[in-house]
Amino acid sequence: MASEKQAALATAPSDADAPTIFDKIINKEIPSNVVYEDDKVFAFRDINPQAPTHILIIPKVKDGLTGLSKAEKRHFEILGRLLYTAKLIAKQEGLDDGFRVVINDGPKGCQSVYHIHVHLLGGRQMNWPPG
Ligand code: IU
Repeated sequence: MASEKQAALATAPSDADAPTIFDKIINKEIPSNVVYEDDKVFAFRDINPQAPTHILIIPKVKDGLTGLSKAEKRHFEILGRLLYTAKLIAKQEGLDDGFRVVINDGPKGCQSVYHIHVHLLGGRQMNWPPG
């Protein structure tokens, strides 16, 4: 499998509401390991985990939010919900000693899927600076 960096560089950024593989995951056309779901937010385990706990938290409706760089004022609420949900899931997963949240944006940010997503990583000691 290509590395995340290769995948990110091979993926053209999309400004459109074009569906991505995450729509199929939300609609359960593609199976995933779901850890949280409500009317606005969906969270599932990353297929290629970079830590013992690696969960993606995404809005069910993209509404133009392909990435953080496309955020508009109308996205204030969903952006807050994504982060608050990360905190809830961290608790649910027992990440009491700490965790990391990451939003990759654009090719240089290593983004490969253009439907905004918060990575929740935990279960091991993180390093700084990130790669
Ligand atoms: P990125 O921030 O856009 O690079 O993150 C995309 C993530 O989506 C990455 O960690 C992939 O492993 C993950 N993923 C997935 O969990 N299931 C999939 O079917 C696909 C990607 I495609």
